[in-house]
Amino acid sequence: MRLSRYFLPVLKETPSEAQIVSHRLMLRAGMIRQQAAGIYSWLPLGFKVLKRIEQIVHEEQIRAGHIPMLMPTLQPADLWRESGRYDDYGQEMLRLRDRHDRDMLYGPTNEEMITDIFRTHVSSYKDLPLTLYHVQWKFRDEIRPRFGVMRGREFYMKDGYNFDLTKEDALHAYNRHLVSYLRTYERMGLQAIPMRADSGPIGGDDTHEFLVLADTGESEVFYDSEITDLKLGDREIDYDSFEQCQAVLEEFTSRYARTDETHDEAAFNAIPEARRRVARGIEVGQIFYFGTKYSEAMGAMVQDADGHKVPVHMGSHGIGVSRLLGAVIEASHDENGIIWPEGVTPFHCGIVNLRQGDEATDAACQMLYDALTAKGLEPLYDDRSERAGAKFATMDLIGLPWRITVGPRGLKNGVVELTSRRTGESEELTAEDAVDRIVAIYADI
Ligand code: P5A
Repeated sequence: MRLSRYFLPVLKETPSEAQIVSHRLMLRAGMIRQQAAGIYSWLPLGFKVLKRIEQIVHEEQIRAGHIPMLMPTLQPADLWRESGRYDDYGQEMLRLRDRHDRDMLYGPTNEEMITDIFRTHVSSYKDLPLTLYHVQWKFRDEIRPRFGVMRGREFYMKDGYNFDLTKEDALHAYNRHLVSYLRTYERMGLQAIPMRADSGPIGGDDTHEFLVLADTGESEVFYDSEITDLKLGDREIDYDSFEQCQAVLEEFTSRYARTDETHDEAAFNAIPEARRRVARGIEVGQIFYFGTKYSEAMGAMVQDADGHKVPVHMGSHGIGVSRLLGAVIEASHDENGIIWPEGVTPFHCGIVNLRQGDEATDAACQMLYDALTAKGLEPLYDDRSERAGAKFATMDLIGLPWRITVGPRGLKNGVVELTSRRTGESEELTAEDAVDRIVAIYADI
């Protein structure tokens, strides 16, 4: 993409309404525009990162054997009357009425609708296990929408639902989700710690939230510092193996880590003092096992091997896709702007032309652009007639992890400059070598 043809409405001023750094930077970098409290348009740069994050979520869900689909945002109230949640959900639910006077709602989550789909089409244990998921907009009329995309009213969520014959199978689905979530967050350059939590209006006893540590997080968390040494890394996991998924769950949940909702002071104090941590975190996901709560209420039954009709065991599992943009920025920025991890960056690298209109410099930039594009990468080429300082400031603000700077002086010596946004370190090398380096960096991401 050429910057001169792109739509990147960066702001010079720091917006005063934004209280936390990720919200400020998303507004300044021209990623989002607020349309009403907690409701945003996703401008091209923000939309690109949202799609990158969504893509990682899809890849890891499919790797775990879960099946993508799409349910609507609007739902009939009658489904929710069956589960009893139409009245329970309270003011957070946005209720509407259509022209035929039918009660509708903008879905805050989809347990009822997926249970309805299941009961319509599945009747035998032979069709289990089954996990269906979608990535779809949700609406919760939050009492205090704030911090930009962190606590929106309209927000983008991946929500998945497992259907299993037995509790044991459903717990395997729970464990499988835990493993796939750890991998998902790590690919985004985040450490998200599973913490025992409260199930709230979703229900059930078994639930973990995934928290990214950040001073601006809305949840208070208590944990054993040893947990921050854990990493899933690129170990091979067989998602069909109960033992392997269970082992990862045990590894990641055996140390004390809880949100304030479930905090147990006595258990916390049993950890050696030097390892006790009280901090804040951003909840980027939550997994639930709630057994037969919805299947019994809504008649989602299957025939087991003995011909008995039994309610299926279920769980639901959510990732805050739009919230993750804020979480990544909170975890990765400096005073000049965002620093995208390679896994989610909107463009793979920037190309800065220091002398727009100079024949040799323009040609070198074009060659870099074409070579990177031919390798399947997306560079953002700043081809505007701006001062170098302004171009660098824009690149720093929007946070592309790598920048190639091309100027007449370097070209005379046959070199361009490759700069890391994270370290600020620069290196001179030939344009061909710069392309090879960028290609190599992204080869295993
Ligand atoms: C699990 C999937 C559920 O709704 N039902 C389907 C279950 N869980 S949850 O914890 O309530 O939400 C899942 C994740 O969505 C994100 N989230 C939000 N993001 C932005 N703004 C909001 N107002 C908001 N509310 C929830 C969180 O990341 C949460 O973990």
